[in-house]
Amino acid sequence: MSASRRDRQSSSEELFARAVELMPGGVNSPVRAFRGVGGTPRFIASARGATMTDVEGRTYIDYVGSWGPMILGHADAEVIDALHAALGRGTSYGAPTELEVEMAEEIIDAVPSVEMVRMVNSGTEATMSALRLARGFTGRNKIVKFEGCYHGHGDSLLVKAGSGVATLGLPDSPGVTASVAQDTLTAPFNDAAALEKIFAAHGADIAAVIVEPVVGNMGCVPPREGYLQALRDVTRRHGALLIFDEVMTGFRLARGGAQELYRVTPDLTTLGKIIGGGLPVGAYGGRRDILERVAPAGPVYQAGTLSGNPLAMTAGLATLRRLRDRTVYERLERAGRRLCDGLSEVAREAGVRTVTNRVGSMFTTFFTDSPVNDWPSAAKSDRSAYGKFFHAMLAEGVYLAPSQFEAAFIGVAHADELLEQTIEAARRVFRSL
Ligand code: KE4
Repeated sequence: MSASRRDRQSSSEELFARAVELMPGGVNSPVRAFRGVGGTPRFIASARGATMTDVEGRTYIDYVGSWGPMILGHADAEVIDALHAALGRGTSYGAPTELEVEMAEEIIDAVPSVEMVRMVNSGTEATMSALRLARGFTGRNKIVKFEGCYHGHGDSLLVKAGSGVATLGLPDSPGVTASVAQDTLTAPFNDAAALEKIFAAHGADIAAVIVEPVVGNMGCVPPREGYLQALRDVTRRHGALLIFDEVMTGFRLARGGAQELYRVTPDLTTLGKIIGGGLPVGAYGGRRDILERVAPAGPVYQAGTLSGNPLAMTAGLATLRRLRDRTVYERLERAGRRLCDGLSEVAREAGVRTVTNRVGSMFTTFFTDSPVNDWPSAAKSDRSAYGKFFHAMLAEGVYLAPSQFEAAFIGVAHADELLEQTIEAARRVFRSL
């Protein structure tokens, strides 16, 4: 039913009732359906700065930020102006543009491991392509991923651990074949010894290890001291490539991402989210000798109709150029520390057991009473308690991640007063739980 045939704005409930008949689960990406917290997803009408407004006119302080891209805030004036100027020049050419040259220069200048880069249209495409490239470059078939890490929905990556850490993977979704899954080994995150065992058993067959250097997809879980260097060492010793999936952490934790922050340089890096400024984008890059194997320079095939799309490059460049100012990350660190210290304090005051993990401007409050440093410890969290917390905060006008196992994000538009409002809302909510 089009807007013209409606005499009033539909509510989220009404829109969701229509949506579930038209799209699987009523959404175009599962986490948006609120199944992790229950209830009806809020249909968003607009967003500006640190806030989003739903179709019923309720405004929320937004800590999802489109799952990471909106580090400058929604509808940033410079990004919107740049897009307006670009629109008049057309939306897609299917031919090379100067914008892609400038984007490649920006990424190569910022990200330590990247000497050459290929633009794609999503994080999933970036990781799928990076794995194919790693296999093509090494001539090996197996890859290693980690429990609790998510790298998009490529078949090789929708695989769960077999019975033991060194056993071959099992499909983690219908439609992923056993033959694909058997080439994916799954190891526990933050356990260097377990990975050594896998390499002892399969080392000569392993093309690459792919990792979220700071995990966002089991909730925020930082690497233990020295862990990333251990991954670097073991892959180098066995001739496997190390891939940092920085789709979420790239330009989020530092201009050079987690690899700058932790001073560990992978062979390949995948990017997404922030580099598109909110438009569809992904990228994979790394050592020149590896990237030169990608078609048409080399034999590893990968292509994309809208790769390097001028509008996505425009929004991405407008965003990345603002992130050259390193004081942005100092501000985000201060904001992250203030918010998360405040959330921990008001939970403690109310006697509610939580653990808040944070790196820079990405964080997760786990409803648990023991440290969270891998999937098993994250999985002990009380999902029902998180769901109650989520909805109570939503009622207070604070939009957190609708799942215990997701990261939340602070952007430069989250002014101090919004952080204080969030902490006071949490104080009221924790007292009510
Ligand atoms: P996309 O294909 O969704 O652009 O990127 C996949 C991806 C790859 N690597 C990492 C580390 C990621 O976090 C993601 C996607 N992140 C999720 C948030 N957990 C996107 C939200 C969603 O799936 O709707």
